[in-house]
Amino acid sequence: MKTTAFIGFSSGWGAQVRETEKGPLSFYDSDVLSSLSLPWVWQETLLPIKTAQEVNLPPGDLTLPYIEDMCRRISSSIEEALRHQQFPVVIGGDHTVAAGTWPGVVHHLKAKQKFGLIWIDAHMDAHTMETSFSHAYHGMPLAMLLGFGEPSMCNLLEEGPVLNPQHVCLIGVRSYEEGEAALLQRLGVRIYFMKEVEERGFKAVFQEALQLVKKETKGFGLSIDLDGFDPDEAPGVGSPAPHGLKAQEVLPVLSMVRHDRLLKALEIVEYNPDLDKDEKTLFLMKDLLLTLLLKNEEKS
Ligand SMILES: [Mn+2]
Repeated sequence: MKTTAFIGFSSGWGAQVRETEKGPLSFYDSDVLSSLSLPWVWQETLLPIKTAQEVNLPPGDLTLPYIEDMCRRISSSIEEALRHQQFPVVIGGDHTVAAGTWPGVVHHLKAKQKFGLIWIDAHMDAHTMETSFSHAYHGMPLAMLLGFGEPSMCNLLEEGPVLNPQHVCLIGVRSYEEGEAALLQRLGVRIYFMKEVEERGFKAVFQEALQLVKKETKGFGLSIDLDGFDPDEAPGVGSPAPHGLKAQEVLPVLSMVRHDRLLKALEIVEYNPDLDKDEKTLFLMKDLLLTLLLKNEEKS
């Protein structure tokens, strides 16, 4: 029996547009949680020392202290949930949270480089400061998890890379830059570009991805950037990119992992309520949760 432990990550410090910092509170204030027929707790909402509404900083080095502090705190929060036998669900906030979520999970499971991650995203988020044009850290968390980038972030809880590239894959990618693509390709990370998803269907791709993240690992996680979906369905995101995943195709397939004990944590990130239209993005988050979380009557 697992209770879902929601953790809000109210930071947009990793992005150029910071309004995703409003995501968790907006989600919390909505009707979504009360509509879930499952045991849940709202563990906490993490807030940066200063929000982007309080202080104005350009993307890059000056934002690092805020991001590092937030990532440390989310990793502790994740470990606390796991210690209590709960299933952690992170609501973001920008995608830099991943650089704290997964070190927390991996540390708790003692699964360094033996943990799988499916990264659903329009982007690769695999830049380093050297290859990034924007210097925004939310374009870098996947590289950090693989051991490339700011040393303090790459070695947040333990020395050395958190993930092994052979256990990581991306789905839905369609907007990226050369430097990050070169890094991932050099490391041999499997990338299911949007074109391949369209050709083979989301089901075939996801089934293959599941095999990949479960092979020789102690579990796997799902990091869902809402911008992986088509902006028609998820307009309320930090960095929309056209021609994305369709919920109608994705949701039935994701239900495959609802009963999977190897699924250890979930992230749903980059929710920007200011840009949402008719609460479409909020409803997509709700549908994702209804799809992925065990209902009361299904628990055994
Ligand atoms: Mn992302």
